[in-house]
Amino acid sequence: MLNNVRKSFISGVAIVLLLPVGINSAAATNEPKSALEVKPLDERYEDSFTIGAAVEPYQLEGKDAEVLKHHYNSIVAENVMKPINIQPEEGKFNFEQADKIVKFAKENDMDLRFHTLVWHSQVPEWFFLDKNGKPMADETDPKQREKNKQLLLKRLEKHIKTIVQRYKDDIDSWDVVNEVIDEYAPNGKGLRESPWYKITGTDYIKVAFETARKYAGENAKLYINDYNTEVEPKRTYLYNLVKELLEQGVPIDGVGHQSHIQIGWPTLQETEDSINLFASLGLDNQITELDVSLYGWPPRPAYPTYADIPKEKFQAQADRYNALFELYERLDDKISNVTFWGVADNHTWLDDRAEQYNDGVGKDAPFVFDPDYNVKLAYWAIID
Ligand code: 9MR
Repeated sequence: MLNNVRKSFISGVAIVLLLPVGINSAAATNEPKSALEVKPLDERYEDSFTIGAAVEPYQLEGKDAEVLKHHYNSIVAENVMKPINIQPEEGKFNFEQADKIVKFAKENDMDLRFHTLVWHSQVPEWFFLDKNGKPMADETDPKQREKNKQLLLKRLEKHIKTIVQRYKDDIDSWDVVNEVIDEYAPNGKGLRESPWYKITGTDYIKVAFETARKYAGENAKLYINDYNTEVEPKRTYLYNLVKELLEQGVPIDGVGHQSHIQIGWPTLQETEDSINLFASLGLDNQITELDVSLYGWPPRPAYPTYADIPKEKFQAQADRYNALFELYERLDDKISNVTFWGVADNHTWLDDRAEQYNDGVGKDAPFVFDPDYNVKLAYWAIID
């Protein structure tokens, strides 16, 4: 997996003697320091877990690629492996963009997460239309509903089988289902009432895991992935579902905690309790989409540009990263991967979110590298 030789950074005793001087002076004087000149994150955490980043294919070249190779030993596709990109039309699979990410991971000896086989968002409409083009969820006739359910499960199996057969030797962990919990769901059990659920109940989850296991093999690592997994009542809804599925023999290996979090939310205690809770079921945990937003909810008012963000915000974010990685490291027997949902502050979905709530204006800065790929206080906080 890891190829330390590719890293030119000095390691060993020299680091102990030299780095603190560099760290303190750069951090204290605010001199920009390139991410490429500092100790790799993945090396720092190599005894604990792999360190990943979400990427778009355009980031496999240029500076992003250099930073990826230097700091990360795992990657995941931010968008191109989602159902709408892989099978936009029934039977027409499109692997071109996904293949680029697979190739990059292989060439650079990186782990690869697959995101995601099943989701209610970024899934093409055709999955949920019956043979006459009518939305399956609207069907009232019980016989036709049963036929629709079988058709949808067949489509699901084919989607998963095709992808898994192609990539089974390349993928280290699979997000089999994403965001199936909705704490506000009218059913009162936290089961998201997506078309998947309306048409098949929870059978789509079972079929998804069983199909992934069938074609990926016993050693494949299969995850159920979600956001706000730390927070009640969502955490308990997820726990209850996973426990029930495990009791039914559904092959789930771990929980993916997206971890789209804020400087002050959720608490560290909630984070620790959640990881311990799922570990108590014998499951692995992965932190799959980490970013620490500068904002609360909603993200308002947002700083118009990066230059407007006050130093104290970056310091508070660094303190948060420090506490978080201390926790992850302490729980490292229960966590196998920590993935950031991006490489550096020049590309994050949180900007879209901030803009959406602030009439098109708003910059977020959730990572440990700034928009020019220089290290932030948050980097020093987690490397020390
Ligand atoms: O970062 C992704 C963004 O580019 C897409 O527009 C968005 C579409 O919903 O999905 C984002 O990634 C999401 C991930 O797939 C699942 N968890 C939440 C992520 C952020 O929205």
